[in-house]
Amino acid sequence: MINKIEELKKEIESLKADSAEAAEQLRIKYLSKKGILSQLFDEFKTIPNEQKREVGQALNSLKTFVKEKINELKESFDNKGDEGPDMDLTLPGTSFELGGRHPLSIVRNEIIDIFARLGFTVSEGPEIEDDWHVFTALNFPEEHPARDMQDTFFIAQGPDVLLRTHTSSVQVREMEKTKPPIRAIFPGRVFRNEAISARAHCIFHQVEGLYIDENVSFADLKQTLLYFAKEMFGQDTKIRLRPSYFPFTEPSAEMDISCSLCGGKGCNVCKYTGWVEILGCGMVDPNVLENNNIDNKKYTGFAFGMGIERITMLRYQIKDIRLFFENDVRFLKQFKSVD
Ligand code: 2NM
Repeated sequence: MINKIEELKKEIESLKADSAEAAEQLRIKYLSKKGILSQLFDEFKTIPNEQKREVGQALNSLKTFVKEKINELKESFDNKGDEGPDMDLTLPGTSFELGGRHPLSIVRNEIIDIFARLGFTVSEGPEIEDDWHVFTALNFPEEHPARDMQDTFFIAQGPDVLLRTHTSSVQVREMEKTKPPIRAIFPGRVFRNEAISARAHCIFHQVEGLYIDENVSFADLKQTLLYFAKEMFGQDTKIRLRPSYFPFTEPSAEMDISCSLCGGKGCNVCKYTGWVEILGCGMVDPNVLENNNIDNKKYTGFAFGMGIERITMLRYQIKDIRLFFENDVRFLKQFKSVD
């Protein structure tokens, strides 16, 4: 029996299989209940007792040897999977959600696009400013209420360090560094010391505009803003200008558009007047030009300013300004522009 075991060992040593299936057939041949090893163990019961120790050991080591050999053959086929991962590459991928732009950014970009078509460039400047750029250069008198702590955030560094209350300060910087003609808009974040409510916030965003050249007239202002209103709120939009007052413009006006929601019939957005205010504007006060070393005999200009929050609330019928700053994804998800 020892001889038989020796021969089997040689036979097994040279076993080959060309597939996993063939390796499985070999396992059945040698290791199954009715396999060759099983038969040998049956035979083992019949041999004389004095041989049992030697033959038993040989038989057990043969069994281990066969198991190892067959496992080795099987594993060689498992690794044949190396040509590609064990998955179906034709399945559709797992999609992930793309973020969208903030509604204020969407509308700001639209405003920039509209004025770009009229030849306006874009300028930005610092949020932390000094008194000259925010007030004095813009013809705000010394005692103007906007200069009060009640309205403006001053920074602890000193009385001449403050957060800009409008982006007009950037227009002053533009006038300092470029000679007319100037035709630019100024988007940015501004700060006012105001109580927060559904309609007002202490931080909000503006786009202001400035056009200075020879012979710039109020008619130019009106036509520019009409174009803007139609592009922003639809071609049926009408505008109306009401006299107003700003320190930096003379004459000054506030502009209403026909209510984009009810088309002028009257609803709660326009408070049943058919009109909603969207911006302030006017002809740049000659004092402002003079403060910025622009010849006010040769040049005239118009300027305007609007709150991006207000325009966005009208465009998307958003009822509470605070929603813009809470960053609740359920709100933000509704605006999906990714340009
Ligand atoms: C507004 C309304 C009216 C304005 C004026 C100027 C400058 F620099 F030319 F004097 N910048 N912005 C202006 C005029 C802003 O916002 C409601």
